[in-house]
Formats: sequence, structure tokens, C-alpha cells
Amino acid sequence: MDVVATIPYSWFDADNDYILDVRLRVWIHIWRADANGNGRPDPDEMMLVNYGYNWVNWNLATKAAPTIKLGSYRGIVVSVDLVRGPDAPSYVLAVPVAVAVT
Ligand SMILES: [Ca+2]
Ligand SMILES: [Ca+2]
Repeated sequence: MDVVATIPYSWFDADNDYILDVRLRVWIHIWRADANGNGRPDPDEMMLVNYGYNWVNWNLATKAAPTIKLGSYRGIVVSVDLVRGPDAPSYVLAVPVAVAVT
């Protein structure tokens, strides 16, 4: 399984000064069990499998054989977060993110 998340370069470095404004990271977790029974994967119920955190406008994380190695675990959780760079404005940006899982 490959997870690729991308933001437009125009958001990564909006003013083209080679100092990044915002970047994104990709995380793949395995949800072990719903220990508290709330139907959601809480942080203490997951284990990190892989991540991508390069300082570019896209990131990739991979996981081998996602369907045959889950066993009794609940599932795979893919998440993306945005990180403000040194040239980011002080307000929260509404950055368009494209995520492809293949
Ligand atoms: Ca910039
Ligand atoms: Ca839970």
C-alpha cells in the first residue's frame, strides 16, 4: 500500500522565496483494538507503521501487504497533517490536500 499526499507548490512556498510556508506529513498506523469501545482509533490504541515527513510539497508512506498481515487488528489508519514552516503566515491556512492510496 502506498499513500501519497500532495499540496500545490503555490501553497508550499506561496511567495517563491525558497523558504517553505507549509508542508505536510503522512502517517500509517495499525489500529490494534478499540480498547475504550468508542468506535474510533485513539492514539493509545494504534501503533506507527511508517511515515513520510520530507520538507517538500508531497510525501509518501508505504506499508507492505496490507490485507494479509492485519490478523486480529481492527484496521489501518492513514492520516495527513500540515506543518507550518518558517515562512508561514500567523493565521491558519486552508490548504488543499490530495491523498492517493494505492
Ligand atoms: Ca515562502
Ligand atoms: Ca477507541
